[in-house]
Amino acid sequence: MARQFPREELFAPGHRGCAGCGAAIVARLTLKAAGKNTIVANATGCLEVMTTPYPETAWRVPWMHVAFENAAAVASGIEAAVKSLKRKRGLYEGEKVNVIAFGGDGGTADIGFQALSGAMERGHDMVYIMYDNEAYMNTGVQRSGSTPYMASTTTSPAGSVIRGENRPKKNMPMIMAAHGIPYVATASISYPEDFMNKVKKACEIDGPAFIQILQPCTTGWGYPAAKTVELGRLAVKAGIWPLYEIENGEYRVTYKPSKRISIEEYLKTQKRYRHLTEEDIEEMQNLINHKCQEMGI
Ligand SMILES: Cc1ncc(C[n+]2csc(CCOP(=O)(O)OP(=O)(O)O)c2C)c(N)n1
Ligand code: SF4
Repeated sequence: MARQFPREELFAPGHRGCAGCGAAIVARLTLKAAGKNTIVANATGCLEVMTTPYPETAWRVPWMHVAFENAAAVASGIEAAVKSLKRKRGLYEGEKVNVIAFGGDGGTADIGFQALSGAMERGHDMVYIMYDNEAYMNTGVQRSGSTPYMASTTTSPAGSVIRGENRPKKNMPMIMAAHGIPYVATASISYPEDFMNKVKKACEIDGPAFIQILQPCTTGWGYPAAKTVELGRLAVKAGIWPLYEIENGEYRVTYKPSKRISIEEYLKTQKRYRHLTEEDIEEMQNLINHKCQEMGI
């Protein structure tokens, strides 16, 4: 990995995320893989708030804060502007400029979905990275369309009425694949080489690319800060977060755990699942087994 990717840090360490925040790891690895010739559009959310408390910034590439709902629309505009400057003014001659949009799961699967679908369907040459911490963290852990089944959030609170979130997690990679775009992938902060290879490929491909990366959140998931990377790994090993890519319609698993661990080993590490009974865990395990069989994991 050290040989393949530059040592240069384009994402500065002095941000204001919670200790152990996985979103910082997403940004750091993305920029390492994409390199300096990158322009970022960042939807409102934790990543934006923690990296740019005025007048400071953690970004060492051009970066634009955009509204909660329009990261993909702004990235489309940036891509069109770069094309136009190339054609009309001869700027960026012979250069590949990466246009990368970052949105949280709320900003992507919910409020930014329309802008994202439009950008993908129009075929803009951009990479959209959905950093998925599975709730609206910046505003106090409200559920999103990407919150997993049975997770407790402030708007899907586990108690005597409901057992946490009562709907399955929205399957964003497959929805994006249905747009017929050239590249879709899932990733994890705990498998950095796999993620960076995917970012590199997504940048090199001509046309829209979408990567959804699972990002453990100490505050919203309820676990000690030092466990972020371990949790990301447990999610992959338990099969709740499979790593794959879909390149020009071809599906390929990029990491297959040699032996899957039980879902309980993952769930028991987090407060958002502490209400689960043995029956709940069994139900969850059956769902995961079925999904893994479908996905070839
Ligand atoms: C139109 C609009 N509605 C609501 C908000 C308030 N708001 C800011 S960030 C945020 C949650 C962001 O959640 P997500 O996209 O999942 O990112 P995270 O904070 O988890 O990183 C909300 C609701 C807003 N900024 N704009
Ligand atoms: S709430 Fe979660 S996503 Fe937001 S800064 Fe803290 S750890 Fe990161």
